Amino acid sequence: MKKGTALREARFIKSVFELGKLPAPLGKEVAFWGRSNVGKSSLMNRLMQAKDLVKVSKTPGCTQSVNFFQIGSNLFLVDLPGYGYAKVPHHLQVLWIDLVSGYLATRENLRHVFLLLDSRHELKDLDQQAIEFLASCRLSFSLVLTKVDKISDSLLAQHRTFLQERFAGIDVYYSSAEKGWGMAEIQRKLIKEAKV
Ligand SMILES: Nc1nc2c(ncn2[C@@H]2O[C@H](COP(=O)(O)OP(=O)(O)OP(=O)(O)O)[C@@H](O)[C@H]2O)c(=O)[nH]1
Ligand SMILES: [Mg+2]
Repeated sequence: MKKGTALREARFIKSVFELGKLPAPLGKEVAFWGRSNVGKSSLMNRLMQAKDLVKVSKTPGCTQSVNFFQIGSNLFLVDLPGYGYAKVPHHLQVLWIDLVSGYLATRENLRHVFLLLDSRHELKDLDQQAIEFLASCRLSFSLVLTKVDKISDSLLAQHRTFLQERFAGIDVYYSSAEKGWGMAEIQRKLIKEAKV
């Protein structure tokens, strides 16, 4: 794929609510995961240069299924339900955890996961657990500090250093889906990891 045109012309393929209904692997997949409301769907829209392809909402718990988007002939971006939103009924949280952890642990064509962290907050226990889970699955993953338009450059630098020291060897990116900041680096990483 040519630089700059790589992630255009994305199209929605499918939403899956049950592990047993995942589509057969058709190409390489790159997934986006993180706390509810952290900005997964917004970041994906930005990366795919599609304004409203992925549903975004102010209300946490918006994404309730595993959603597949195809780019070109063999790359799929996968939007996952978030974790950690207390107001989501318990039975739904359990369902989503099963769905997401099952997907992450078993998907053989999953090449990389971007784990998103809200740059306005400290690392939470659930984020730490999510990172440990990705590591235990031996998945290739990196971290993205989101919504950096809401914080100062010095706080961003502080958070990046903290994460780089804590998770040595894991790349740490930043993004503002609002302003479009950080997209080129994330796109480069995505293309490199998916080898498209
Ligand atoms: N200021 C700012 N707001 C953002 C940014 N990214 C997302 N938001 C806002 O944060 C809210 C949640 O965004 P989503 O993209 O739906 O978050 P999500 O992680 O997909 O949420 P769930 O699907 O509920 O897990 C929306 O109101 C977005 O407009 C950003 O970079 N900057
Ligand atoms: Mg979402």
